Amino acid sequence: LLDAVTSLIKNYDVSGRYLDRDAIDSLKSYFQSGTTRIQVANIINANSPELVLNAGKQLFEEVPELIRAGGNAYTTRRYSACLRDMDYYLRYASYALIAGDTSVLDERVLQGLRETYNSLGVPIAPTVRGIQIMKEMIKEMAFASGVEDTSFVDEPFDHLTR
Ligand code: CYC
Repeated sequence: LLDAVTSLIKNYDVSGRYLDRDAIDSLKSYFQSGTTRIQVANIINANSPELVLNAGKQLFEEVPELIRAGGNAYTTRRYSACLRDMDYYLRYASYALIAGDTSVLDERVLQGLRETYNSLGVPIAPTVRGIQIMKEMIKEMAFASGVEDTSFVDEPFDHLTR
């Protein structure tokens, strides 16, 4: 589990270098975006149940066969498993957003996930879509609360979907 600062230091330490211009620039941009990252994480924390529920609703409207007989999210057990997964993605994305680093996603979420999904027949494309819907909703909320440049919100969500 790394953050933007420790991962940068780790890289420079490996080759025994002092922090150079590039390092300072990237640290600057991380610290300058700090309060905004916290602001967006706060928006996520305060709205997580609605975000998950509404993103799920939109996903099932876009891909209704998921919740029809034979669909992977059919039955209440699998429907809830799907929303629970969306909640995992959202919570870990909020950590990565604060850290300015995606390693927490690799370590805690993505490791072995493809194999698990494949063995349970969980379709990847709609999962990716669900994550994108949450990202779009959060960016809209952030913009509405005064965050002008919401582009940094993409990083953890795009990392998950990649
Ligand atoms: C199942 N999702 C699972 C399972 C795991 C995860 C391990 C199998 C075990 C279980 O059912 O609980 C995912 N577990 C995680 C993740 C973490 C973890 C990410 C890291 C914190 O510990 N089905 C759909 C939708 C999609 C979906 C597209 C929601 C977006 O059609 C999700 N995941 C889904 C479903 C199941 C599942 C329906 C149950 C599948 C089954 O048991 O048949």
